[in-house]
Amino acid sequence: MKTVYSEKHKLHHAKLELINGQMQPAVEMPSRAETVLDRVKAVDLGLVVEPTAHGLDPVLKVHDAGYVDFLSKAWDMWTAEGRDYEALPLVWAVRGLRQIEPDYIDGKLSYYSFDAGTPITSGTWQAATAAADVALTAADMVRDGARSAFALCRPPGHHAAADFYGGYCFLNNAAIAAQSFIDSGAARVAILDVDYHHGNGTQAIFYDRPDVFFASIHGHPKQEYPFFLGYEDETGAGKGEGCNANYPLVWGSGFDAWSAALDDACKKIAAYGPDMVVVSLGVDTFEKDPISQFKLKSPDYLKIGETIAKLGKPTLFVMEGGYAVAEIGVNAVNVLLGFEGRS
Ligand code: Q9C
Ligand code: ZN
Repeated sequence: MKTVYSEKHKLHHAKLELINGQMQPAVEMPSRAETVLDRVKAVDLGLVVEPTAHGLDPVLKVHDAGYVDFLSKAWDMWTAEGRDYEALPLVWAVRGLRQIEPDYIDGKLSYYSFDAGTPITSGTWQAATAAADVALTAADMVRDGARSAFALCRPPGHHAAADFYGGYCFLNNAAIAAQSFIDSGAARVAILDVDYHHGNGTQAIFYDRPDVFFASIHGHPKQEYPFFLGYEDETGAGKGEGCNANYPLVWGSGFDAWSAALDDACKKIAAYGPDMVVVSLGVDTFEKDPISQFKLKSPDYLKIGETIAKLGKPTLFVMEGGYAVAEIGVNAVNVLLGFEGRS
């Protein structure tokens, strides 16, 4: 399969992130994508191509205009106040507070985010829009008849909702790609989110819609980030009732529990009968991931790819998380090799 990749991801490079109560070296770093690219080339997965520019229209089908405008200006507004380091919010409009967009940049960062772990840097907007173009270009390949394509996106996307960022995510690449399938004539799209963290942004974007099915296997919200979404009883709303499936698993879960959840998710997706499948491909389920608590091993990722292939649908893989940089290439590409029957 072909891989779509843009060097522009390197423009988003936070030195530090707020993690475990301290500013520490950021785990969401450029070498993640470079390691995956190296592995794509080492196994000869297929051609690596640059994205084509798709403009903001497909982004605005998923994200609110005010939010997109804010993201495009946030770094300039932040540095205009005399600051030349990462921008972070510090306060949120929780229970009882008003949802009114402030004028001052610090208030805007708060209004448009849900955590303080997602730094905005000088090149964040350029990198995030390039990642959306990567996803859209790979989606075009699948729409035009490819059996599969790999969008090597960075920064990741699945925590970003219509109008807020967080979890290292700014634009929801997988959601933008899924929406582009719908807008070019697909009746139904399924998104399978295998990242360790719940894809709260993707779920929220499609929660009341019957044309996009969302399934996610992730750390249990009682224990794990993003904490406030991802329970099993979230099954969709209104016309989207029955089109959302969550598989929260407790810390320490290994491939037995995880693959049972995958089998059930695939059964539901097969019954839904999508025209295409979008896989939010995070490999932070790995046993040695520095911020996660599942126990998957490198060969397990081959099996994940094999199982997804059995759905028999045109499939778009969109890179999400995975922070064990030394093994992220082997693990992510193992899913793609398993999918292609090259196990
Ligand atoms: N104690 C993705 O994988 N917080 N985002 C980690 C660890 C944020 C992960 C805290 C994790 C976000 C795309
Ligand atoms: Zn993750």
